[in-house]
Amino acid sequence: MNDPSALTSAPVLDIVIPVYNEERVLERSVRALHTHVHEALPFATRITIADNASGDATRWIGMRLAATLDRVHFVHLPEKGRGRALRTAWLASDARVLAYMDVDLSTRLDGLAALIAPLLSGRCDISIGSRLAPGAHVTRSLEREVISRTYNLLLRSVLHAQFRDAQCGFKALRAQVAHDLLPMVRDDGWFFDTELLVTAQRCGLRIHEVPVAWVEDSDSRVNIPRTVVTDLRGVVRLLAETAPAPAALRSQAAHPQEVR
Ligand SMILES: Nc1nc2c(ncn2[C@@H]2O[C@H](COP(=O)(O)OP(=O)(O)O)[C@@H](O)[C@H]2O)c(=O)[nH]1
Ligand SMILES: [Mg+2]
Repeated sequence: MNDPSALTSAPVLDIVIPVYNEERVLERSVRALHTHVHEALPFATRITIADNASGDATRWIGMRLAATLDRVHFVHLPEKGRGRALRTAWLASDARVLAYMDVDLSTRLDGLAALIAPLLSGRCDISIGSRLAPGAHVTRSLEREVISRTYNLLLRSVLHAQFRDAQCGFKALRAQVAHDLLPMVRDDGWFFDTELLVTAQRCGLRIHEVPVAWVEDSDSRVNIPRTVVTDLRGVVRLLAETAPAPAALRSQAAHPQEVR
C-alpha cells in the first residue's frame, strides 16, 4: 500500500505511459495500473501520462485522470516522438527510479515488481522487459515475431548487444543513470530504446533482462516499413559513433549503488 501521508513527497517510482491517439484505452489502462500500484507495490509510485500531439481526446482524458486520481500526472508535448516523451517526462521527474510501459498493457502488470526490484537492490542500472529471454510467454503475430528476432539478432551481431530484446515497451532505470545517459541519446522516436541500451552497454552499465508475459495488442501506432528504415539508419549511426563514456557514468558502473 502506498503511504497516503507521502502524497506530496517525491515518489520512489515514476511510471511514464507514452501515448499517441489512445483515447480508446487510456482511461481503462491508467485505472488498472493505478489500482495495481496502490495494491501491489510497497512504495510511493507516480503514473505520468506523456502525450505527444494526439489529435483525438487523449489529451482531455489524460488531464481528467490527473485531476481525479492521486499521484497521476499528465504532460503534453506539441511534437510527436515516443523517445521525446520518455526523455522529457523522465528528466522532469523527482522519483529515484524511472520506468515506462506501453498504454496497451501488453505486459502483465504483475511483472512490474520483478522489473523494479533489481534496481532498488542495486543489482543493475537498467532493467528491461524481454520477450526473447528464457521464461517469457509471448503471444504475437508471426510478422512481429520475425521482425523482432531479426532486428535483435542484427543488434547482437553488428553492435555486439548483450541484451536480447531492445524494443519491449517495459523498461526502468535509476534516475541518476537517466540524467547521465539521456544527453548522449539522440533519437526521439522508436530507435530511442535501442540507442539508450547500446549507449548504456558501452558505458559499462549493468542491464538486467526480466522475462515477461506479453500479449500483443494488434492496435498499433507503428508504421513498420518506416520504423525498419529509421532503425537501420540508427544502427549505422551507432556503428560510426564510439564516443567515450563521461566520467560520471564510468564511475557509476564501477561503484553500483543501492537505491534507497
Ligand atoms: N508520447 C508518445 N507515445 C507514442 C508515440 N507513438 C506511439 N506511442 C505510444 O507508444 C506505446 C507503444 O505503441 P504501440 O502502437 O502499442 O506499439 P507496438 O506495441 O510496438 O505496436 C503506446 O503507448 C503508444 O501510444 C508518440 O509519438 N508519442
Ligand atoms: Mg502495443
